[in-house]
Amino acid sequence: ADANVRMLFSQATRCIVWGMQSRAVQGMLDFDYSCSRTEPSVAAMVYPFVGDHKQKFYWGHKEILVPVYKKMNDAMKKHPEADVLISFASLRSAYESTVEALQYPQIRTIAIIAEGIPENLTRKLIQEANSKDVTIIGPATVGGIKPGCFKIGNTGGMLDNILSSRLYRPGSVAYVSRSGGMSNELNNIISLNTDGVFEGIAIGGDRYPGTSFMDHILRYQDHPDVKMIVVLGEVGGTEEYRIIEGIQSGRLNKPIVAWCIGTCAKMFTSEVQFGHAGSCANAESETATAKNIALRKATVHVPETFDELGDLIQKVYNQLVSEGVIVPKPEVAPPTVPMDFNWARELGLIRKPASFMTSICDERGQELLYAGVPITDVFKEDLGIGGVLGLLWFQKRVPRYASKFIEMCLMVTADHGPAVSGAHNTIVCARAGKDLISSLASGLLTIGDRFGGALDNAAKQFSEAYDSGMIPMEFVNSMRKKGKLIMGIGHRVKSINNPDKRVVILKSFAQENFPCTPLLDYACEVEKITTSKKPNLILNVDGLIGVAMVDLLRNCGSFTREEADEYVEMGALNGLFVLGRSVGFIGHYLDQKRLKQGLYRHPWDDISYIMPEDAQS
Ligand code: Q5B
Repeated sequence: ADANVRMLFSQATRCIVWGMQSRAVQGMLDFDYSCSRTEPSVAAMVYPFVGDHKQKFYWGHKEILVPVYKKMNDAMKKHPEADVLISFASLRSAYESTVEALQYPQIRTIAIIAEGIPENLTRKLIQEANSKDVTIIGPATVGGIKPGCFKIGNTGGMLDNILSSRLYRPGSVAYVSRSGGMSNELNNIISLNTDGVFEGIAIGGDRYPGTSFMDHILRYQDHPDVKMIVVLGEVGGTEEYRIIEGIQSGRLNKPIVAWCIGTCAKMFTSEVQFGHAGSCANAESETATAKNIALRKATVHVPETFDELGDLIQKVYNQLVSEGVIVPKPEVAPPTVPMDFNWARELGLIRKPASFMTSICDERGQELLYAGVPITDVFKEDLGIGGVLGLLWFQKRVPRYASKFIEMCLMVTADHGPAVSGAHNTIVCARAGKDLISSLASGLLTIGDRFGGALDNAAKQFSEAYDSGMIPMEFVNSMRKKGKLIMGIGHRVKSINNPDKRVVILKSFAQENFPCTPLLDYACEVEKITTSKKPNLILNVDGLIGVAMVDLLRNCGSFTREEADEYVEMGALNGLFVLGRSVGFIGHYLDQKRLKQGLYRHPWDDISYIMPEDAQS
């Protein structure tokens, strides 16, 4: 290239990215790799909200670390070779960070992505940049791309787009556009109809872009490798007339193909403001139609419609090839950039066995699903905690009486005073200064066969006996013979003389609401036998819930017999006591804290110290 031509980017360009834009940086590094760059184009990132650290990125199939600095000054000092700043700063911080960047003479080009920067601030930035001969691309742009060399942020889209538009190597056509989104379309159109893009810049949609069409067109005019220029203008502003002046003065003589978007504005009866801040015609001459006519008159190649733009570009390109101005180069395949795992999976190109499976809850979509039921339906249908438990534990919408029974189980087991093992442990733990979760866990860990955790074994023992056709007496005798306690029978303080009201409430609900209660009836017969031996050998709360839940699972119509047995086998029923009693344990924890209770120490007079006799002699 001519030594006087201002080159913004080369294969050696290094930049600093302002903002934690990891996806954009990875896109830039993938582009670099596909261009066979020897070094990544991103030297460092600046992110004022986190301390200095390093971010991991892929470089081909390897991983590399890119430093992130809290202060721009550190990034500049440590990377003096970086002469481009890509600013992803928000519209609120873009001005300040650009002013700061302009203090560093090493920075020659600044791309500002933010939309909505106040125009007076942009104009100040432009003034400051011009005085320092710094090129500003933007604001309100995706940036630009120099195939084979450098890509600003998200320009050019994802890697599949880069490859399909052959942006990994330079062509002969340079373009300038206002719109960042349309620059992607241009990459595609130019690659389909010519030997590809040499460089493309989207100057941005604001009324005051940092650089104008002409700033870039003049660079393209002067660069020997640019053989033709494409301009995509739009309604609003008078930038396109500068091109006409350039042609008329003889400063521009390379073939230019141009189109101004927004010709449909004439279909509207009133003033039209398109998406960009600057895309509004303030005079007839600023309309897209007027500009297209003027450009055409000035020997610019202007199609009749946007749809014909590609054909016209191809026509001009073919002419240049036939004249020998462009000699198409042989294509060299770019190095393979490994595809991102998530992207490949989205495209259905790869599969991998999942590390774990789940079937109760899906939080990935717009709405949380409990066993497939949207959370709004859970509330609309008033499923209650019993219904939610049915969904999350058993994956079923259980009948209303079943969810009511489950809720009653949770309510009656919620607490049984401070003296029981679990509450005692919770209290001791809380008084030892531990937190809620530790105290709760300490209480829960006491739940087992003897205390609160006899539900599943009661369900198993009673149903095995019932299913095998044993009469209650045979069952009691067989258990005694085996020297085994019957789970769900017996209580420390409750007896036939001091009945457990909880059991009475649950029993009558089950008998009144369940379709049938064969196992509960069987357990009541067993209770008659055991209480005849000792009054405290009642069907206790664990036993009642255990057998009633078997009746429920087997007969409510929501479960197959296999499913019902499987849940008992899995140990699902103890979960009811665990869940219910957690309410009480948390209450005991809070109570101890509220009462400001100090460390618990068990009194000596309540401990019988029995030393081994051997040790004393
Ligand atoms: N005998 C519950 O025992 C308890 C027998 C039995 C045959 C039995 C005991 C037991 C099975 C497990 C069970 C849940 C340890 C209980 C709960 C929640 C709670 C707690 C609360 C709450 C009580 C005296 C005599 C002995 C034994 C015989 C006892 N149980 N025979 N089958 N099941 N039950 N756990 O009073 O001839 O004199 O040697 O293990 O269902 O935890 O409120 O406290 O909400 O928090 O200490 O309700 O029954 O009686 O062990 O001294 O036995 O009766 O063989 O006979 P006790 P023991 P013998 S509900």
